[in-house]
Amino acid sequence: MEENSKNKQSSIILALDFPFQGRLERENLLAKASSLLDMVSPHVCAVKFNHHLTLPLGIFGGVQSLVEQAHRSGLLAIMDCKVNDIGATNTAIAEYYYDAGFDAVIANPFVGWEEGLKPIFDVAAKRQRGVILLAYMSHKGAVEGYGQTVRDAETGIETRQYLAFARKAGKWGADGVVVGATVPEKIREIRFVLGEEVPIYAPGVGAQGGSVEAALKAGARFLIVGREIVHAADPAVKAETLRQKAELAK
Ligand code: BMP
Repeated sequence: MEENSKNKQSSIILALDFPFQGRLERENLLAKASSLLDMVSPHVCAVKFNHHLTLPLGIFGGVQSLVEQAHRSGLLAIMDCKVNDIGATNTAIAEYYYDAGFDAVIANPFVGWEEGLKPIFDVAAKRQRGVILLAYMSHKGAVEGYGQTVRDAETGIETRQYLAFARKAGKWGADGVVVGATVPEKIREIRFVLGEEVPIYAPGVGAQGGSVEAALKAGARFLIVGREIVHAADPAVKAETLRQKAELAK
């Protein structure tokens, strides 16, 4: 990611998300996604996929060709599947996405390490791919889970759930953590706990009210942007504007 970001001079990750499409519109979805990716590629360093495309297109039927297109354009491809199950199931999920060419998957730390996340990290190590963990999500309800005060199972010390996740992400060797751009104060706290080694990926800029400057100043390394670019009158111009804003704010 660092190398790509340097080459592209961009810290922006495109979230290639389209709203629900009816049966007729779905026929054009792959072409639409491919064309948008083509337009925006010069301005971003990676592309993040979500269920918006894997559900209607399938991984090997359609999304894999977009991943290949992203790679040809010099972008990395992240699968935002928020893996969240027992180890055997997580292994199958990660294997399928890595097999389709994804460079990293996003996983949910609430499942814990043994028989939860560890199997995903094992697959990633075997295939030389990445695992990014959620630490504090961008929506309001995140406070009910990530924001809870908990007693750490190992140390018995009271802490905030998101700080415990940040510490564990460092210990487990995660390739990044996701923290909402909407909560720059949480980005700042998590950056302090994590140090400079583990990059923070911040979604929530634009459509969810987060700001480029606030997220980067608080310590985010990459900004994930979907609707602000995808629904813009000119997605390439919007992506370039965000790219420049981020370069100035860094
Ligand atoms: P948008 O810029 O349109 O709000 O899209 C943000 C993207 O990041 C969506 O794919 C969403 O599912 C994802 N995301 C998020 O918004 N907040 C989080 O905390 C974690 C996410 O993965």
